[in-house]
Amino acid sequence: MVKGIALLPGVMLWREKFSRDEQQALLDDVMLRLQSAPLYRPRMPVSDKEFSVEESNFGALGWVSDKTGYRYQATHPVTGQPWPEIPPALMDLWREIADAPDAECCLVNLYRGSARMGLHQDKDERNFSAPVVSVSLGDEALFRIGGETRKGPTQSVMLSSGDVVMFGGLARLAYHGIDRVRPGSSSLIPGGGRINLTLRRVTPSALRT
Ligand code: MD3
Ligand code: FE
Repeated sequence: MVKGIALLPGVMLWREKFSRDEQQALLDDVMLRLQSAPLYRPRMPVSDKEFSVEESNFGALGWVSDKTGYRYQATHPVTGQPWPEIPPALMDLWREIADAPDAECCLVNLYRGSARMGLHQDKDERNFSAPVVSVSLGDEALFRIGGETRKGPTQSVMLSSGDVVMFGGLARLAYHGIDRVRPGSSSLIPGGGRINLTLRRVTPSALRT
């Protein structure tokens, strides 16, 4: 088995885990699935402000945000339809590197222009023993990760198309975000931008409750 490098305790990085041809095939699969689950701009709880990223999901459960809060749900908030299945190439990746029951959610984030994601924790899952696996496609992005509190030191790493990062153990509840994307740094995505695909186990075990 190919091992990544340990960036920090609990953080494993595989540079260009997906070759250019594999990135293209994965992007084509993602774009096809987005036709039935279109990208939309979620809104923040309370403030009701729009995210700068556009989102959609694949899998049994999708992460959504609106004025009433963050949650996982089985249907697309705009179409009301169940989310498309997780692309097989991503399920294969999860089974190769994540020592956990199958992923239930693939969150799709599209960054265009000045879109970014502020420092936050991922705490809406009911299973923190499973890792989170992230795949980057398209333009390079400056990713930042800190500790389990908002203050304190952070480290930054540039993520490029085809890179895979897995966050588990001590890093699972770390604050993290995307400071900026470098427009024009990749030709993969028509019209430019960056797509991040985040795989998560949401429920505690194979017995979904
Ligand atoms: C570290 N997305 O959707 S992926 C998110 O690139 C999110 O779109 C970013 O943060 C993106 O929630 C970063 C990397 C990532 C994802 C989940 C994590 C890092 C994480 C959970 C815990 C610790
Ligand atoms: Fe996150």
